[in-house]
Amino acid sequence: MAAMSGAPLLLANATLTSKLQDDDHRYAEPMKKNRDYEWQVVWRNVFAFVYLHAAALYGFYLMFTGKVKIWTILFGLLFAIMAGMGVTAGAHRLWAHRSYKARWPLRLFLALMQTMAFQNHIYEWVRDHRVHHKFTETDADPHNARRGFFFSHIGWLMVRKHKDVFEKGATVDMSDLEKDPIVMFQKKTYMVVMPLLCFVVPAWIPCYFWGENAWYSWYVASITRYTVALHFTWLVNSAAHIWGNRPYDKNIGATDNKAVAICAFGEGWHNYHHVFPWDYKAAELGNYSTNLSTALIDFAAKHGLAYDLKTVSAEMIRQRVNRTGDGSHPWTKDSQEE
Ligand code: ST9
Ligand code: ZN
Ligand code: ZN
Repeated sequence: MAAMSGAPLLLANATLTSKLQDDDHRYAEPMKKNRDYEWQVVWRNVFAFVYLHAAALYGFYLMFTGKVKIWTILFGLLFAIMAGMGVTAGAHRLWAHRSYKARWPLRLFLALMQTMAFQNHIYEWVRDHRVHHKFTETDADPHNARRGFFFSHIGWLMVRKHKDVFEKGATVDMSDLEKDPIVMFQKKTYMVVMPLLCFVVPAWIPCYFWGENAWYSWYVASITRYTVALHFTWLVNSAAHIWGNRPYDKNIGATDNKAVAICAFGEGWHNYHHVFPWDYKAAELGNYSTNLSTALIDFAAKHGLAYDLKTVSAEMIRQRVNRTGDGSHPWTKDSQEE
């Protein structure tokens, strides 16, 4: 009897086990995916960003209470613009995309300004950016915008990278940068020169030249200036992959976002840039007020320091707008009216 009553129990157990296995199987894929997205938090970076943001808020408080000299604030602004240009005209348009060529004095100047920005050395910045363009909005994209605003904005700098970033990223050719002695020298000396140029020098200049209080100088010219510039940069990866028009290709995540373009010196025309990444303007129009980086490259070209500026013909843009645009480009409306 016991044996007889055991059989259905065993059967029931077997059915339950197989059901669980089925369930396991059914959920295996999403569970695997979830494991892929597990955040292996890098606490050193989390603490650094918490300090930066708390200190930047304190820097704003100092500015708004009028304790800081106006020259220190203006200097912080100028320093941020220069450092930003090192990223946009240098790391981005010159080294990542080769959208123009630059003689060595300009390359040296851009490398110095890019070091002032502390957004990693040029080689690492370019490698992540080329991987972003090649594998946009996939697991191999270091700041994959499909993982949400927070991840693409700042979160990606606080966790270990997805394994696809290493595996697929290894297919990106970096040999051109390996041949550039300025880039390789910057890479070798970065951990010494970067803290000096990004933090020590901007804190020291206001104290030495117009007698600013060292405490105020550190918080305003170094920390607040750096933190705000980081956010303006990160908006290109987050906001300009979420909000805005897609005049050139409605099938991709990148958007044209004027506010981001102003904050990031012309890098917010991101739908255009993903479609035509070789254009030195990173935008259809070279309007300087929303594209300060183009002004710098044009100025350098006028003085023979930049050359071979690549751009895109109006005809090629028109064809692309008509074929894949979302209809927000003025030309689309023109052609509909015709
Ligand atoms: C920052 C960068 O903020 C911002 C970039 C923004 C880009 C925007 C673009 C838009 C245009 C420009 C707009 C500018 C506007 C300017 C306006 C200014 C007003 N491919 O990374 P590791 C391999 S930085 C191939 O340590 P973990 C490689 O072998 C902020 N391979 O991975 C590497 O070894 P090595 C300050 C790759 O351990 C190894 O993996 N900086 C790739 O997962 C390990 O790499 C920070 O906060 C790849 N893409 O760590 C530092 N990547 O390098 C943050 C890696 O020796 N970073 N490999 O060859 C970290 O601490 C770490 O990278 C981590 C990941 C924790 C995030
Ligand atoms: Zn780019
Ligand atoms: Zn992008």
